[in-house]
Formats: sequence, C-alpha cells, structure tokens
Amino acid sequence: MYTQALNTREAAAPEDPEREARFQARIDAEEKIEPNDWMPEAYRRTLIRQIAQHAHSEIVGMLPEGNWITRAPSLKRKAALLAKVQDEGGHGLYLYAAAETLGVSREELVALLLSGKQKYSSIFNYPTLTWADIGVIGWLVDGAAIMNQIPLCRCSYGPYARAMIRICKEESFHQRQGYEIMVTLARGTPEQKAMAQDALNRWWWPALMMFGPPDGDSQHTDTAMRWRIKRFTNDELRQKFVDATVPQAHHIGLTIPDDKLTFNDTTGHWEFGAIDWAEFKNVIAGNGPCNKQRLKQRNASHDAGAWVREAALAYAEKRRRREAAGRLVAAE
Ligand code: BYC
Repeated sequence: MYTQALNTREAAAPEDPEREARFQARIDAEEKIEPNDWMPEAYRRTLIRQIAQHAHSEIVGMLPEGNWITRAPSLKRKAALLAKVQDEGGHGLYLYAAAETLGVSREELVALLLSGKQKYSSIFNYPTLTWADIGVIGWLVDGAAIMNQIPLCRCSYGPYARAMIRICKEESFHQRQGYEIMVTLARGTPEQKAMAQDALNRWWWPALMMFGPPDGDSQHTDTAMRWRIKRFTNDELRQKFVDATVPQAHHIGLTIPDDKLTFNDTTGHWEFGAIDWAEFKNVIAGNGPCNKQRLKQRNASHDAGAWVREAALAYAEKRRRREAAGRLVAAE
C-alpha cells in the first residue's frame, strides 16, 4: 500500500529552523504530512517509536487470545475469536507498512521486538486464565484501544492516520463481541457471573495502565501533542475510558474493583482510586507475569515461520523472472 520510493535524503536532512517553522505551520493548519515531505528527524523518530510499539502490541496481543481458540465454548465463539485474532495480525501488518514509509524495514522492527529492545503494550503481559478473560479483553482492552486510537485517525502523519481508520472499525467490532461475552456470563449461572467478576477484578487496573504514565511523568506527550500525533493526553483518555466503561459494568451488574470510585456531580466524571504505577514500571521493564513467556513464544513462532517467509520470497522471485521472460518474448 505504501511502496512509493521514499525521499530518505530529505527525511534525514539536518535540522533547519525555517523548514521546521513551515512544517509546524502545516501541522497547525491540519495538513497531513506524507512520506516524501520534509520532516524534523525527531518527528520521524517519534513516529517510528510509537507506530512500531503499536504494531508489536497487535501481534503480541494475538498470543493471550490465541490461547483460548481451542477452548472457546461453542463453534460461534470459536469462529469469532479466530477472526478477531486474525484481525490483530492484519493490524500489525498495516502498522509495520505505515512505519516502513518512514525509512525503516519491517525486518528491523521485528528484530527489535524479538530481542526485547522495543516495547509493546503492558497489557499483554497478563495471563488469560478463564474464558471470561476473553470477554474482558474485548470489552476493556479493545475498548481502551479504541479510546486511544480514534484520535489517532486524525494524527498528522498521513499513513498512520489512514491505517488507524480501518483498525478502529475492526476494534469496535471486537469491543462489542467482548462485551456480549460479558453480558452472557453476567446473566448466566452464579458461577459464570463470578467468573466474569473475577476477570474484571484482574484486568481493570492493567487496562487503566494501557493509557501510559500520568501526564506529569509522560516524556513524550508535550511534543507529540504539538505535532498533533497525539490529540489528548494520557490522563484525558484514561478519564474518558473510565466514564464510558463504569456504566457498562453497572448495566450488567458487575462491580468495578475500586472502593474509591465515585461520581462527581459537579464535573460529570467518575473519580477513581490510585493506580499502582510501580506495577506498571515493573511490567514495562520486562518483569510482568508473562513478559518472558510472550517473547519466548513470539521468537519460537518467528523461527518456525522462517520456511513460510523463504517460500514466499522464492515464489515472488519466480514470478518476477517469469514476468521478465514474458516481457522479453513479447518485445521480440
Ligand atoms: N505499555 O511518554 P509516554 C492494541 C511507555 S492496544 C508499554 O506517555 P507516549 C490491541 C512509552 O512507550 C495497545 N509501554 O509515551 C488491543 C514510553 O517509553 P519509551 C497498543 C508504555 O508514546 C486489543 C514511556 O512509557 N496501542 O494494540 O507519548 C487487541 C513513557 O510514556 C505504555 C498503542 O500503541 C504501555 N501501556 O504515550 C490487540 C497506541 N504506556 O518509548 C491489540 C499508540 C507508555 O520512551 N500509542 N509506555 O521507551 C500511543 O498512543 C502512545 O504511545 C501511548 C504512550 C499512549 C501508549
């Protein structure tokens, strides 16, 4: 989709205050920045970091859910989960393709994920212990992802913004299927309702951490907002998510595991308790419950899939040669 030749000489140009001012003026005028446009090196690096982490999150996110494909409770649930996990793989592809327009290759980025040098979302370092976890992932994790990603459809970088439009449509479907699993469990037997509550208890706080550190500790927010990569701060999006999700929990008779949760009539927002940021730091430092398992599994899948990549390349080369030979015959 984004295979046009890239103007890498321009992209790597030394910083230039005049050009930077023109660049910022374009951003302020809501123009999209495209791959061959001049951009400050720091803008390019910020985008590569964020888009790569996002792409890695999509493909690592396939692991905790893939864990339940063989154990989904019905054929309908299995088909929906299979389709969802496949969608996440597709999101990874669009995002790696968007990152490639900035002058890095997918192979380089995947190598950074596999070696543990580049991050993926903290949320995927938690285990999926019961079927209700699949419901909660759709409801809360995809719900948080949508809250964060809808504004990214208006991101200043064209290829990222366009990739996000389709991703958000699919994530909305994922969120609905997750909530529907939760509705079914919450209206089921007492054991099923207890399973739904237990999953909510375990995933609520990690879901709030997905939005990143509090604004005061966020290194990248200020510049990302100035460049209109981000449109809202981490805390603003976290609050929007809490406000949207608490009534959904109440609607199905589940309790948010936060005894400080109160509705503020004056502000119209749900106020919530303190997030355990030490846990968040520990998880992103590689010490969460499943970090090692996820990287080990991703590396094993990558190695096991080497023959598929080699076969695809060999086939592409064969086609290229056949087409070149065909063109020669046609020219004679
Ligand atoms: N996990 O300055 P900050 C999904 C890092 S959903 C790990 O605020 P920024 C999916 C951050 O990278 C998940 N690391 O950063 C859903 C930075 O470290 P570095 C993926 C995190 O970039 C369902 C440091 O903390 N979504 O894919 O301004 C099924 C300081 O943070 C996290 C996206 O990636 C975290 N939760 O804001 C399947 C959305 N939070 O890089 C898949 C796009 C922060 O300096 N990304 N860090 O070493 C974003 O919107 C932003 O990058 C973030 C962070 C809001 C996540």
